[in-house]
Amino acid sequence: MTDQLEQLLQSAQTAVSAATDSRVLEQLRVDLLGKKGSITEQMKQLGTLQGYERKAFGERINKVKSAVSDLIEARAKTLADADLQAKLAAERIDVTLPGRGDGSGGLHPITRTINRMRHLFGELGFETVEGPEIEDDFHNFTALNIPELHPARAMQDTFYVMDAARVLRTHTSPVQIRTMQQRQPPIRIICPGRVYRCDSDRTHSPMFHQVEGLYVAEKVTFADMKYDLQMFHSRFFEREVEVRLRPSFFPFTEPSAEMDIKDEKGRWLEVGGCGMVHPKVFEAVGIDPERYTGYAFGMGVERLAMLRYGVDDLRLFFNNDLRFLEQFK
Ligand code: 2NM
Repeated sequence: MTDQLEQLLQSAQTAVSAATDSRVLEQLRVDLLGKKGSITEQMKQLGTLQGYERKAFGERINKVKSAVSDLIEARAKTLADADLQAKLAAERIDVTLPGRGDGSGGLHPITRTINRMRHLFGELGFETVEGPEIEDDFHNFTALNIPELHPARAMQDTFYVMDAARVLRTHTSPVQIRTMQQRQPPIRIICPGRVYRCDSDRTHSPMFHQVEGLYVAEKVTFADMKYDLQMFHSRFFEREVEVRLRPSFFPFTEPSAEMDIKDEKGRWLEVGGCGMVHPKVFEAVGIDPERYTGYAFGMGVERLAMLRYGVDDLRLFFNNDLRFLEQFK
């Protein structure tokens, strides 16, 4: 019986040191020490022995058992160490490699232009206000669907309103309407943001950016409007800029005007529209039209960005070609 144990120990030693992965080792542990393992089977024989034999065999088998268990544990540790070393070698980091550079990003030229407008209008006393891009039809159309202002426009808007109760905004004036509903004058705000049109070709993008401005207070005049627009453009282009206002029509203003600026070659370029806020608009938002007057304007951000950066194709702003964008870092 002792010989059998001796053999068992020897074959266990051989098998354990031959085990090269932890799954094989675990199977060995089960085969040797598990419920039906060969050593456990031997222990069951204890019951058939008596007296001295029983004691001697008991001591012997316990020694074998703990020897085998130590062997397995030691082997498990060796295998785990080897695994760790292999992992460390595979994931080794070469700290002497040169860096990849900081890879810093930059702001999109449209974002930069809007930030510049916020800053410059801020210096003229305007606060920036932003609102939802998806508007309810009340703020997009109905609130200012005042037939006296423009019957044709009222008709046209009705079609949109019938189509959808919520619409992507086509201008940022809904934000100005919301602001006028919430506050009393003096109000001096600009509203930058994305606007949407069903229009897409070489010079029209279905999404573009607009900044609308609004100044409501006592005794605000058309002359204030022209002066402020002239100040803004002069600061924006860092030169004395001439502004020309041509009679025009916009739904919420009377009188209304197209806004042109003179470029360095003496040509007039259209940059937006403006006008004195119609008293009916003030009535609709709860501002006393007897006491207050105001001007409003709207300009296209892409247009200003193109002029400032000398970009000749609108689409460059939307293609996200890094060769273009990286020039603005
Ligand atoms: C323009 C041109 C003229 C305008 C009017 C208003 C409001 F809400 F106060 F009535 N906001 N913006 C306006 C007026 C916008 O964009 C070319």
